[in-house]
Amino acid sequence: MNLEQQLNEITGRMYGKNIAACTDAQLYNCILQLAKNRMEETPVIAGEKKVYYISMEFLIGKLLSNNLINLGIYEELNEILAKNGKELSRIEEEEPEPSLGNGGLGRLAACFLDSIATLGLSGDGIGLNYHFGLFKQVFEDHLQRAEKNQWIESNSWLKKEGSTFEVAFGDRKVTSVLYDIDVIGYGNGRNKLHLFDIASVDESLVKKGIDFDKEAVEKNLTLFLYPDDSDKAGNLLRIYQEYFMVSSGAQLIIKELKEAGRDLHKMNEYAAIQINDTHPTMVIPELIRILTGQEGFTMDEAIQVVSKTCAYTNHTILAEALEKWPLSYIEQVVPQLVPVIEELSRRVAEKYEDEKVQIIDKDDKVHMAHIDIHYGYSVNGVAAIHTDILKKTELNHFYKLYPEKFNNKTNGITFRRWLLSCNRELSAFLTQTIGDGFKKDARELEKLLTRIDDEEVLDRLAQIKKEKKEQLAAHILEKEGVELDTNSIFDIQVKRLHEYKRQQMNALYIIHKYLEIKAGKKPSTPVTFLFGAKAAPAYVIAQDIIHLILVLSEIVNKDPQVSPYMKVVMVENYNVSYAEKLIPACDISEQISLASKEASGTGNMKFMLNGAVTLGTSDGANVEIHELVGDENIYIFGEKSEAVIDHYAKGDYVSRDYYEKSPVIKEAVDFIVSKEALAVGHAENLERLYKELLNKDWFMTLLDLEDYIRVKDQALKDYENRQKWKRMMLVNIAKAGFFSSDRTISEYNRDIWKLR
Ligand code: 26Q
Repeated sequence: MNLEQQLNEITGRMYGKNIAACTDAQLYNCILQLAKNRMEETPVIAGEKKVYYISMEFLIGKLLSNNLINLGIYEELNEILAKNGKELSRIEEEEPEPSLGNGGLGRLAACFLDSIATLGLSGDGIGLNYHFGLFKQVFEDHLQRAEKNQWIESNSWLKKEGSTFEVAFGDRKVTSVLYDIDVIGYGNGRNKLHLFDIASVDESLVKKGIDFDKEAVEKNLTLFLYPDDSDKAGNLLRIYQEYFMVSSGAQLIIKELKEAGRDLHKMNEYAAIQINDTHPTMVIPELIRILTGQEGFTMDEAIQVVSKTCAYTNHTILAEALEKWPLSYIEQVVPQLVPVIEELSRRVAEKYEDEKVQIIDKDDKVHMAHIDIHYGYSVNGVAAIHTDILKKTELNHFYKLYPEKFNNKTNGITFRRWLLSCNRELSAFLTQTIGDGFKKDARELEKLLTRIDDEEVLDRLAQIKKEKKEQLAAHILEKEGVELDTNSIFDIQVKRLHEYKRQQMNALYIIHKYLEIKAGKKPSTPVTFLFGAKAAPAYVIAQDIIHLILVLSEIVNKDPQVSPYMKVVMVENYNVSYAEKLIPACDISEQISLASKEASGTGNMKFMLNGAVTLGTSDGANVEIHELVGDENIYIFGEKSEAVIDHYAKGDYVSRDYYEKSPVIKEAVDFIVSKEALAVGHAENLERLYKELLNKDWFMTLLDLEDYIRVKDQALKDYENRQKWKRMMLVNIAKAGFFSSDRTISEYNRDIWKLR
């Protein structure tokens, strides 16, 4: 049977119709079935040794288009559907988006699974099957409200695997049920994403918004991703979730090793466990507990083999994001782990006096990262500058003890999703211009550099950008009800909302620009400022920043004097699907975190690959982008990380000084509580944000504001030199190959996992 016959067979069986007679929703279900069948037929990747990537988040996004691409049937299916009067891109819209991650860390895990399979390596993901995932964001009265996101339908990518495990907590026992999502490599075999669910889960616990009974753990454990961690009940639930995942995962790993007839004493020869940030750290004591309690290991033996199996990735230097749990919380949730953690801590204390490297500190807090570093064989950061900072400052005490454990693995992104799937136009043009070798070997994109003087190539790149802007504008008109000028410059900042990422600095620039236009200084090319960001519900200042941006968008877009020259849009419920539409349409990529704070960033790579030019600080992977494209093809501004770290050490940054000495800064900051702003927004939110900026500004917004204004103005001006800009686009695309997650994963394998 050919592909068309197969699909017709499925539509006939499922709906009693042929392709042409089906609705888009019906076709989605049928193509899902077709893809699942094809995946089932793809052999599972075999290997002596397997990596388990264990993570509380896998931000996989919609899977249809990617799976069709990786199966190699996207084009053919596209044509079959077109012949039947259907559009694959519309059918893709029918798929609900699983939001099983917050942002970068979760999306990275998803890209890694794609690359592991594509490289033909044996490697599975282990995570949780959150029923509602991350909340869905709605805007009301210029404020964010959180709603649940129902993504699981009767027909989905999830397959009930059937295995169950018992997980014991201090106060109850629960059963975990395993679901699998097949992960298909690009022209290669199949691995699995294992998602554990709780057998007794009860969706009806969720009443309004995202509120639910936090005590009913056996019913709520897998309902949401990271519920509120601002109160004790929230923190305990987080520990319940983490232990549930690692205990189920550890049992699965041991089961697989036993089924393959492996000697558990040599576990490290057959398995590597990559711990994605500290969230799954309890897998270390849990494995030790199982090996000593059930498999007859001595404590020494268990510690030895587990330490040779587990490796840790650090994603942050922000103190507030490093997990430190009170021992009493762990005692309450999983008392059986306490003796193991105490033993691990005792051994460290016996060897090292330094208070900074202890596992259990003086206040009886358990430093999760310290468990990983002492009892894992590898510690990696996620970009060169980040790993340097870990070695030199944040984890320097550990680096001195274990220099051989530390290594860098600069993040990457899968080009299947972030180029082939989201920008088919660019992908087709690249294929036509440099051949399709770049699809397997991303560094081949550099071939494009030989065409830097080719007018036709440059014009086509600009033309594709325009097409993507038009597609985005149509989508935004439909979803947000705002009309965009596709001749304007699209300046985009999309990422989680956090003060260190400094969306507030971008907002201050917008105020500055607005005031300039009001004063008669009109830009020769109009600009569209686009934002997308969710804020943690308990993060008050982040909510206030969203409020400010929404207020600004109302003021600017409704002002007939200003709106022909600039528009501001914050898209609702920014997620992976929205990213896939925004990123290809971007001219200027905003990567403006306070230097030293953004471990890597991965959005920066996605934008570059799609021909946007970065406006950024010397932070995270921006530093490596800068090195690759050179000074002429990027806009870098702001204080360097050393200077920032020095400010923190000395405590000498006073935001009010910057406010008082610069009339430009003062004017922009004052606007937040101006009559105009207060007429649209809420005094409570705006005043709180204003005071925060003046009296605290922990992430030093005002430190870099003037330099930001200067360099951003320069970028907007340079855009008008079309020739120059098109060349910048070309260089950025050509140099993006380094950021393929295939490169990242082959480095993980070469240095850490050593699968073959
Ligand atoms: C911790 C404790 C309790 C509740 C929640 C958390 C928690 C949840 C999510 C802590 C951190 C996260 C997410 C972190 C994250 O996304 N980090 C990003 O990782 C990317 C991939 O390496 C980097 O590119 C980004 O720079 C980094 O911010």
